[in-house]
Amino acid sequence: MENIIKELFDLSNKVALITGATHGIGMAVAKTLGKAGAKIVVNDISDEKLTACKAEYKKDGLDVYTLKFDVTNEDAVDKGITEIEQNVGPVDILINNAGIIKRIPILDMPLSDFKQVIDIDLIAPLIVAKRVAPGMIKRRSGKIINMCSMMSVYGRNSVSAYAAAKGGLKLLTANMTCEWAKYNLQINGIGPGYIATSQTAAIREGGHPFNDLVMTRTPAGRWGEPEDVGNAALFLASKASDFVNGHVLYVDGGILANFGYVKGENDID
Ligand code: NAP
Ligand code: GCO
Repeated sequence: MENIIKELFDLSNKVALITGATHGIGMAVAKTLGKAGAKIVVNDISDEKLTACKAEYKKDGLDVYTLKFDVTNEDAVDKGITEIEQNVGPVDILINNAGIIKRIPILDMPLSDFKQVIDIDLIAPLIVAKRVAPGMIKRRSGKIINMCSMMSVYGRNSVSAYAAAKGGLKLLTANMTCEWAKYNLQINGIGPGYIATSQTAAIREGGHPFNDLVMTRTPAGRWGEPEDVGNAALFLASKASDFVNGHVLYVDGGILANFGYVKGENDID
């Protein structure tokens, strides 16, 4: 038993860069890959959060390399990746996780807000992947995981920019696959459902009615935990997924499989 697990999921000697990983899903993904042996590089845009997160990673026995750069800034990304290559090693696993959301109805959303979401959630994964992929192609090996969303396939009132970005990211993932899979890169997405992080606190806490919607629309009957996403990332970052490509793995407790149900319908005691 142990041999096949180690053979398939051991990330020793791999360098994994996770963007936006000082908390939330990014941290959970980074911790999971770190526990599988990867050397972890944590990116964020906040010096304070980068400093604070080290202690959090240390609680799990992980000494992470932290690096501040704005994922939307090509020069900053180029300098950041160069620093990683010089100080840690070439990036073997890229997790494009950094992202924002703005919940504003289309008619009320300033174009600048729409563009900011597109820049961070869609253009930035392209910027970082374009900087990292050439080295992976040269080495004929690499894993890229783009953090998509249920909103890669669903719209929802008030999240137009986010859904447009995440829908685009799903097909950008497909196009990266079309162009780079032949060089033994595996490029996939993860589509989390509703996960309990700071990004969803506003619609989950304080008796917000959206919480009820999530609880009834999610067959598993719970919010996801960041670790649920980390577990899926380990699969897509490992040898176990070497023939999985251009795929978005939804980690959503069954939401996308479910049109909906009447509360209590056919429940078993
Ligand atoms: P989060 O708590 O808001 O974390 C997002 C991270 O991205 C933060 O660390 C943030 O840094 C960082 N970031 C934002 N802009 C950046 C920039 N320009 N450069 C570098 N880092 C930047 O969100 P989350 O819930 O963990 O979500 C992580 C990813 O999963 C996002 O892509 C999100 O769209 C996606 N997702 C989340 C859910 C969910 O239900 N939570 C579901 C589906 C998909 P600061 O904190 O310093 O600003
Ligand atoms: C929202 C939520 C969602 C989740 C996630 C769902 O306002 O609907 O924030 O967008 O973050 O993307 O998959």
